Amino acid sequence: THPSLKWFTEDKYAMFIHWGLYSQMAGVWNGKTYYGIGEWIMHMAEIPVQEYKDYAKNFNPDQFDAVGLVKLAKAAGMKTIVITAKHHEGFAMFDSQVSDFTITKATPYDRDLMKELADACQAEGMRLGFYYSQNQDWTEPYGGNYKGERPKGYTPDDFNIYFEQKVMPQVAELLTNYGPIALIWFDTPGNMPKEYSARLVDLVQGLQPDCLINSRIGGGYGDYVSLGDMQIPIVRPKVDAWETVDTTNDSWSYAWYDQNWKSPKAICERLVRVVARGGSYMLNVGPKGDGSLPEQAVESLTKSGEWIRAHGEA
Ligand code: JFZ
Repeated sequence: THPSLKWFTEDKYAMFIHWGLYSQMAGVWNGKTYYGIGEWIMHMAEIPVQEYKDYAKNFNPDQFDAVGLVKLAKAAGMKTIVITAKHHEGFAMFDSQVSDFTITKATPYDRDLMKELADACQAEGMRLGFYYSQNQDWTEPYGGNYKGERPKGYTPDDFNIYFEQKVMPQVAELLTNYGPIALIWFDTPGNMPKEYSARLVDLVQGLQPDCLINSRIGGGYGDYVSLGDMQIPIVRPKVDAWETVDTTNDSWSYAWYDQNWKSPKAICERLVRVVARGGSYMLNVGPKGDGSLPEQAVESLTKSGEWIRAHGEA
């Protein structure tokens, strides 16, 4: 077992953040609401690739407050923050040298917020992890589930081009430019051949041996198991280390219509149910496009954190 599983199993509670261009859309495209999960709007509304990319001009998160976010996670009793560095949309929320579809190059905003978050985490003693969609990339011609028309002569083996020119260098950037990274959270490997998962494991271990990898890297790899979304087991899973990922409401990313907020009591109950069976609980918040958090999410986290502190060490 990986030595970092010691902190992982001790800490038990983390913040997940889904944030990207889809947060600015908030569930709406061309005046129409697409109900479902906010970060899947490109897929649900069948937004053409070029239009989606151009939309980055509307992303201007001037209300993002890295220090405030880290302090909120702390007040909630959380020990780690895991944020979407690149979701299926393909947009890098960090300053990447290998793509132009990044927060620093494609938007009016030019700060690297992942760097600001990394610095704030260091200052506050919070661990930082990155979500990275390694297989699906909807705006990359050779990426998994590309939403445009594939280039002429395309074959499935061309996935290798995307993987070598974007995935490997971007994951390397994330593990090189942002200080110590507690974990990389991969997702939806689908039918990606196992060799790609193996290459990512080698890359991560070579750059940051202490960094954990979740099971959604695919190919049977990973240091701990991420259960299905929002799945709280009723019997203790027969694995060494596992987590449940859950949300404060229903969607992962911010969507205007999703007002089904979990109460502080519901959050505490779900946390206890997971922790009592030996797991770790990662609870998601979805900032708005401007970077601010919905006030109901702030309130549930603050109030549930008060309960946690009153009943034990946090
Ligand atoms: C994935 C993403 O597609 C989604 O947008 C979000 O980021 C979520 C955390 O992860 O969706 C999944 C992946 C795996 C399962 C369910 C939804 N699963 O194993 O049940």
